[in-house]
Amino acid sequence: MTIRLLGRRNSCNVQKVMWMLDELELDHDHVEIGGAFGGNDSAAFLSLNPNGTVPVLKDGGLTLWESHAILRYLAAQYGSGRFWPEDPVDRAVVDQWTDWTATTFQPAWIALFWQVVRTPAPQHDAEAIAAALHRTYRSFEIMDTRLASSPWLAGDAFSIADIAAGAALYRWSSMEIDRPELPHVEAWHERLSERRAFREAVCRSFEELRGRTAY
Ligand SMILES: N[C@@H](CCC(=O)N[C@@H](CS)C(=O)NCC(=O)O)C(=O)O
Repeated sequence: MTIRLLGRRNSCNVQKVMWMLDELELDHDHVEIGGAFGGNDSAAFLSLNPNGTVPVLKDGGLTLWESHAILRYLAAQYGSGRFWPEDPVDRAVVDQWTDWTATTFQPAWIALFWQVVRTPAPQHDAEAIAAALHRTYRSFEIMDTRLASSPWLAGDAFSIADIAAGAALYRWSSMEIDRPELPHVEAWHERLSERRAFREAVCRSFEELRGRTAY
């Protein structure tokens, strides 16, 4: 049974799953849904994900939404201990950083992305941009401090925590903003850039999203 990923390739949450599927070298179908493609408000799609959001993963009898739940599932089912360790202590640290991205880092950087890229330029609000940048920078400082003492967010091994947070890096580094120096984040970005799966999934133009607030 083929794995099927539903979701537009220019969604950062879909990109996390694309990246993971590629790391695991898993054969799969990919169906573009959401954004300019639409289809995510259809009854058929809502029966898969009542939130009407992407990504959704189908694998055999399983239908799964929430990008980080999908990362955990793929690692558990196909990773043989890679990317989401079986040891409870190591796993807890991966989960800590993955959940921190969901609750703290991603809301901050997505708010910045909306202010700078999704909001049409004539409606840009300098104060809102500065506030979003400040909040995002605070998260990057936390990562920079962490990455000063370990190559990957959860320690010595690359994990789903790096995928969850690393999905932001292309947009962060190419948005039209003043970026503070973050030497350890930059070194981590370079390490991630050595991974083909990161380059293929994440380093993609987001021009189609510029000035679009409809989705
Ligand atoms: N917490 C969810 C968020 C899902 C989400 O908000 N997806 C956005 C794209 S990043 C979406 O479906 N937007 C509507 C659309 O693309 O039409 C996850 O991590 O999967």
